[in-house]
Amino acid sequence: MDITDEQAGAWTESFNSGKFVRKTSEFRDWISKDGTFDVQSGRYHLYVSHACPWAHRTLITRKILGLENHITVDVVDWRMNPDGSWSFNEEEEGATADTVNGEPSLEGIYNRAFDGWQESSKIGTVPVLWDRHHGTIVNNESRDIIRMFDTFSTSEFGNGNSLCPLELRDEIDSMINANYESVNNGVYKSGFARTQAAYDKAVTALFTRLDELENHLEDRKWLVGDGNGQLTEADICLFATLVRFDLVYVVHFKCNLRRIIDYPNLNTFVERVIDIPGVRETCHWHHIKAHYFWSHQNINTFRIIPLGPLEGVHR
Ligand SMILES: N[C@@H](CCC(=O)N[C@@H](CS)C(=O)NCC(=O)O)C(=O)O
Repeated sequence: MDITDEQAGAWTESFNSGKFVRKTSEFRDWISKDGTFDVQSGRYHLYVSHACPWAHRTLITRKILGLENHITVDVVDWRMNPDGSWSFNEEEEGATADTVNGEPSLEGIYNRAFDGWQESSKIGTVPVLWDRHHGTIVNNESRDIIRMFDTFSTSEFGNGNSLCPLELRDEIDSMINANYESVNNGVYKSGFARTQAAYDKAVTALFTRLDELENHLEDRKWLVGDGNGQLTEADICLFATLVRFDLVYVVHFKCNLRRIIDYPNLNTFVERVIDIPGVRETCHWHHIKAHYFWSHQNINTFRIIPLGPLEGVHR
């Protein structure tokens, strides 16, 4: 069974030459003080999937910055539809209804925000940051969303902490960029490759970068900053991928040169992040595992969900 172009279209602009190419985000508006999208409590709403590493970044950041009373959240079902779209299902543990717009699926949200959405071949991704005031999507790019959350926290909302202090911004951006294609997107490029060459290239780049990160973390706790470093967005972005690695990517996406548990420093890093108060409760192991193995029938025909692994942070 092969993925149809209709199925592939949601995730990619093309699978040309056997390579997975992630589509670009459609909404890149910005929340700023006194802008069209002003910094206000109770105005913005997150639509997420607990399975998705990109959405997970936004949930962790919301938690660490103390934004739970200021930014509301709804969660889609872990089952992705065959066309790559997401539905709400309040019957499912850990998922919710769409409490803001009452839509049965995320497509309804994109439809409200984007003229001609239905006629386009696009399928909406998570995370989505929705503006109740203008009734539209502000942004659907995780990196932008977490950076905007910093503005909430350093304004009068949240706990005042910052995951992106100005003096570290360039270093944070370089680190996030360096990990994006190789690691965060690299696991998908490995798993969705349609040629041996594309797979080999993706897996080699992925593990080359993991080896570098293992060395980088030899004498420091966090990816960026002087001395031991300090917790920043860069750590959150890497963590959301690493915490899924042994549970899903090693088997499902064939990222099996090593496991994270085989890398002492990366493994300690994952444990360090998950032990930050509030982070563990953002990790929904069932949504993560069941989503990938069940939803991508093109690479797991019979939707069998593996029982393991026994070891790891996902206990
Ligand atoms: N660049 C986006 C990527 C988001 C993304 O691709 N999300 C995936 C879930 S892991 C999704 O919603 N895929 C469904 C689809 O594209 O059909 C971000 O970082 O926010």
